[in-house]
Amino acid sequence: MPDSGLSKNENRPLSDNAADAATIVDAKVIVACPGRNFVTLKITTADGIYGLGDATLNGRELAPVAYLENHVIPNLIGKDARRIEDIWQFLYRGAYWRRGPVTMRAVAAVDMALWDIKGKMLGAPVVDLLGGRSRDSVMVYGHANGGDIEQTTDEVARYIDLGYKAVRAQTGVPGVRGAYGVGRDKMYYEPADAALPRETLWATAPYLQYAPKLFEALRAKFGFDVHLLHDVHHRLTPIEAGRLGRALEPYSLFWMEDPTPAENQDAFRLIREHTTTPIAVGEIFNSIWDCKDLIQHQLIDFIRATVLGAGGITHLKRIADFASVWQVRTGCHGATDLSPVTMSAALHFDSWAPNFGIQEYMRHTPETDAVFSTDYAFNDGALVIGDTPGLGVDIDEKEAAKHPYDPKQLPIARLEDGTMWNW
Ligand code: KDG
Ligand code: MG
Repeated sequence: MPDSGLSKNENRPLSDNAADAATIVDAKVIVACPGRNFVTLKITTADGIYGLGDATLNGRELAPVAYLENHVIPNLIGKDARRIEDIWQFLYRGAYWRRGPVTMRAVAAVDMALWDIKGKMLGAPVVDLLGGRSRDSVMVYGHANGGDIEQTTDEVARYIDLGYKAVRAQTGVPGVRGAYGVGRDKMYYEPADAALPRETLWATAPYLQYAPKLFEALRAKFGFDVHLLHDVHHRLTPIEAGRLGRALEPYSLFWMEDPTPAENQDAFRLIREHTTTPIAVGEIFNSIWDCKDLIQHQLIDFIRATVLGAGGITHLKRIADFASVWQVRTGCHGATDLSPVTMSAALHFDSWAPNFGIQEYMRHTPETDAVFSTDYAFNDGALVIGDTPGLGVDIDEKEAAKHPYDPKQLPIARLEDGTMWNW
């Protein structure tokens, strides 16, 4: 072959140069507590492009940190950051031990960071890599909560005044100390609030009497134009959930969330037999295997799996596509323990997903916003992402360093006789 006259390096195929540039040369975990704990993964390539991922596991943050630092990062160094799917499969199949909240958060963090890098490499927002926007903005719901029906009604009014088209309503229940969802701070509800778990009380009977009265009062005051949602937070048995769903039917809820624990997917058949109130499940799911039966047997209406919980954008896209066959829509978890990195990734995903339903949105505190800069904005009850390449999120590491890890756990719930219950 005649000598081209190019130096050895210049003569190499373009893809080899690109592969060199895309080689992962560094990955590190940043743990910070700007108002609450967040675990952030930062992956850097040879040409200096970096991407961010979120691995926060509320109340158990150091488990994904150890998994990432000891078992994932050593495997990433030297890999081609462009091979998102292969790295996903490597981390999922290659570990032999599959699924679970710790493993899948680590996989999710890597996946988010790689999509972020790819977007930056190509100069495109991640939504464009997914197939482009299916909508200009994504409807979100906020959290209204109060100690009783009157206080919750005032809170719903406040959210409507802020422009929200959808509001989750939770109320304290007489005789139930610490009923789920009643926070101390109105705008920044944060349940992980003590180094050792705070004990709350649970009593199903008064809750089942009281909860429908909340929605009766809300519909009487606000009519039916606003979407109302409610989170049962895994507290009921299937037949109790069926009864609640039926009692709520006149108030036309957008959804009733987590009516019963979902380890047993078959349990939802019983609920379905008794009510047409739409059901949303999945904030604690880690993979398609946790929701496959619920979806294909049409036992739920909204899948709440997230980018953070369910293995990143790569796997959530797979879940959403599967769900679309059964007309199940998405409703991604978006509590404050999902960092601005996850929220950014979720909004790119939501803006694309053809079967998008709604996005949960709990605002982060000003301390959190000082650590993470984002490219999304709230307007008229919806969030809009901009066109910044990648996920459009960044971390100020100096600011993060001012907020060291502060151990905080989620509360637990007990029945009146002391029996442990589902929080
Ligand atoms: O970390 C736990 C919270 O994310 C969870 O309790 C919030 O149920 C929740 C919700 O629907 O946002
Ligand atoms: Mg929930």
